[in-house]
Amino acid sequence: MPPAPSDSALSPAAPSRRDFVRATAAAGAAVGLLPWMAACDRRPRLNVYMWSDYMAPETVPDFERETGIRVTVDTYESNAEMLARLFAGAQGYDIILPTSYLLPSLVEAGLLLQIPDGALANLGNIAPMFQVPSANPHPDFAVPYEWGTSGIAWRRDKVAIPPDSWGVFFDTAYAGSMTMMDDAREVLGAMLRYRGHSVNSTDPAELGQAKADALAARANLLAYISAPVRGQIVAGDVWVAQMWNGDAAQAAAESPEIAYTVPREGSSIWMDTMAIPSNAPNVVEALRFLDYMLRPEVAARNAAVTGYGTANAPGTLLLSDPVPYPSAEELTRLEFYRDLGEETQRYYQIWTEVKAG
Ligand code: N2P
Repeated sequence: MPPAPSDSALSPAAPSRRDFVRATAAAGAAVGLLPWMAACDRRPRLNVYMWSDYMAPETVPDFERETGIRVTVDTYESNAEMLARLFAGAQGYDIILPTSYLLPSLVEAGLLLQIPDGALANLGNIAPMFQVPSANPHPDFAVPYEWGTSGIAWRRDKVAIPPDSWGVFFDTAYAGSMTMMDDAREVLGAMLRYRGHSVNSTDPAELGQAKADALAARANLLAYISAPVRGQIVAGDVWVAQMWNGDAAQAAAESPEIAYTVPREGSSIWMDTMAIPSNAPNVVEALRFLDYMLRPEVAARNAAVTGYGTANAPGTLLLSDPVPYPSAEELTRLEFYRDLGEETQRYYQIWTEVKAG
């Protein structure tokens, strides 16, 4: 087929449609009308607010190509960061990815949209074991995405004895080369487990001890930093880091010196979920995206890239190297975080004091 003649070749004298669009755009830019013009773009849209590095790079472009929906992705590094925005009345998000222990609070506050019955044709792909209350307390409002554990990543070339205890963060031999997560529940949860307590403790004495321990560890830390520590441990600037297993696996793929372990005192296991805020402007598009994310091949591709376990049963079967769900023995050391209601404030109060030092 010969190449189609361009507009200007057909009518060299008349300005083409493309020229018109270009000139209008230039004029728009000149008078600051670009945001307004973007709003007039009639293509359906979808705004996703999710954890960083938590999808395969092709996931969004493939969805856009298939559906014509334009997707914007904003990222966060902690549940607290996402919640702060949501409670501040953030408008415009269609999809968020809260860890499942937050669902009771979010639902109670009226911040989530109930997923209409039968709206997700692929929902049956979620393994039933992930629709139990510990993993998903609100299957009517949220869809399980990926699960993981919190543990310790370290560099074999810098740390002689493999750390197997949260106590490594008290070891002055590694002072200045260690990090813990920028996350109240994770840091206090680790310190609680270190003393043999639950990551969901609300006991004032246990929390007081966790605070003292967190402050002692703080003296040896380079920083409180969550997933973005990956680059620093790969570069060798950090030797020991509290990390989530998938981000540690991503780091290990870049540097074979990096290993990951769940400490002997135990730790947390969690499930991140996909949900629709009750003020989402694009609900039809959001449901379409959820159903797309629930396809086995999409779920498998995401899990292969993130290094986490997928809740998608047929998706797991497509993976050559799925993250094995913890054994019964390991599960005795792992706890799902629970929503602590009002008591959460106590954690945030302690956390503010720990960070202030
Ligand atoms: C971020 C993945 C973190 C998931 N890369 C923690 N719930």
